Amino acid sequence: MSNDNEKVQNKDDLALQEAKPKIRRPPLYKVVLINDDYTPMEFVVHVLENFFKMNREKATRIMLHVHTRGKGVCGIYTRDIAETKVYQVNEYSRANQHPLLCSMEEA
Ligand code: TYC
Repeated sequence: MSNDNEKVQNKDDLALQEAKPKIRRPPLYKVVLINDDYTPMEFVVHVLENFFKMNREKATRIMLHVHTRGKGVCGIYTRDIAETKVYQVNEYSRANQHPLLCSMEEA
């Protein structure tokens, strides 16, 4: 059939085209902490040190930023890592009876 021939022809044309690989960076996500009135400052600093590997100075600075501005970025990660951080921080906060909220936003 002429239609089939056309397809074969198209296939050949495609095969001759130079490969143009489109490599995209994975989308990144900001992991953010939200302020609340009840979580102790020391607990937030502890979370930033342990889950986000900050030193005491940086953890204190970020905690105070969240406390005064309402929210703040703890780190920027690929989707899977951001989701895991959010889950672990929220579980840990609940396990310690604190309402601290961690969430993620597209970077
Ligand atoms: N606002 C809290 C307090 O005064 C401290 C706090 C900081 C809570 C950052 C949450 O993400 C937070 N104890």
